[in-house]
Amino acid sequence: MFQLTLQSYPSILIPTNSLQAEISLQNNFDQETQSAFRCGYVALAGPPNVGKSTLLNALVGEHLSIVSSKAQTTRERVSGILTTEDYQILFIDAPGLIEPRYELQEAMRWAAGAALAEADVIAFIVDGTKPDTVPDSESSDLISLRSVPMIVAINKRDLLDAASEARLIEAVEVQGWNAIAVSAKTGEGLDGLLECVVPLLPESPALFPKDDSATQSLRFFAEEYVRETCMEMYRDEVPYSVMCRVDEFREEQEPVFVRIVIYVEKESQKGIIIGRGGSAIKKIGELSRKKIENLIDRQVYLELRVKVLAGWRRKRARLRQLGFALPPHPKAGHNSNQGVDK
Ligand SMILES: Nc1nc2c(ncn2[C@@H]2O[C@H](COP(=O)(O)OP(=O)(O)OP(=O)(O)O)[C@@H](O)[C@H]2O)c(=O)[nH]1
Ligand SMILES: [Mg+2]
Repeated sequence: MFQLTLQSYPSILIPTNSLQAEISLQNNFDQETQSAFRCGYVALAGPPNVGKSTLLNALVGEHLSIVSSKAQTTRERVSGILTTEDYQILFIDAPGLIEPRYELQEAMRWAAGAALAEADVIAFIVDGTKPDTVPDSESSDLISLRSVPMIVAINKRDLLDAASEARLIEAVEVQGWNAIAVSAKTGEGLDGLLECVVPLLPESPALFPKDDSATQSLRFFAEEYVRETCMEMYRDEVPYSVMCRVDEFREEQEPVFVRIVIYVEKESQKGIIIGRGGSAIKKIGELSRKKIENLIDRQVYLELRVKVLAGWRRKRARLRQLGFALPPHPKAGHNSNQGVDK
């Protein structure tokens, strides 16, 4: 349940729904078991659409990171915290590792690289149904990170037969990494993944209060839920052209008032989002409002507006205006006028 006022705290605190325990923030040594408390950052890295966000949500037990069947759903990093008596893990879900073709993808790649650079442990996630997502030791994303311990999690185990699973585990292990098969969808293998990751974390006291499961603001989640609904409802270019930002948020009133602007790139997309007689935007509003209400356990009045921010995905100034961090020196060479739909 959601418990803080947005004005007084920069981040929300959602109590974790499992494995809670008292932790001394000063003392990271358990006298009885003689084992030290461990705490650190685990980056959930990997190609797009392999299930990184689904895995973050399953590990933390909250719908923090939006999920869709389309690749490149996650655009900004999302953190989730898991605290037990013995450890605290800050999982970082980042955009998929892609070769950027235009400015938004530069920002996404930058966010993915930053998550890797901060990690104490990398959990590299692959899609078990797509053997080409298994990394090799020459993968350019990983070469500079050889000093960071890495586990490869073969996700979507629920879709694999035993022989394919064994083949994939072997393909990873010959590269010198430990592999574990998991299903973010059913929860199979997640305890095993944690057992592999925890010993690799540094000994450290907890960095966050034990009841926190998120570090981002409620505004961020509200924006993302509206975008997730658009990702679910639309096909082709439209979902990729959508960006959502909170315009007004008043939580001191009942119901909580939230106004979100849905930015699109073209007038034609604005028409699609609104729909005939406003039918589409009404549906987006209803579905998104329920998700926000579930998170904060309060009634919400959600107002949506649609605005055109022409070609925002390919314009650095527009991306900055929307709050994206961009690398200082964009890679020369990608043609930002090329028609790409994701
Ligand atoms: N069957 C099955 N489907 C899964 C599993 N994990 C994720 N999926 C599905 O895979 C698709 C992609 O999941 P996401 O969690 O959005 O993947 P992602 O790696 O975060 O994707 P990007 O943010 O686009 O990089 C969704 O349709 C999920 O429901 C799993 O363990 N089993
Ligand atoms: Mg994702």
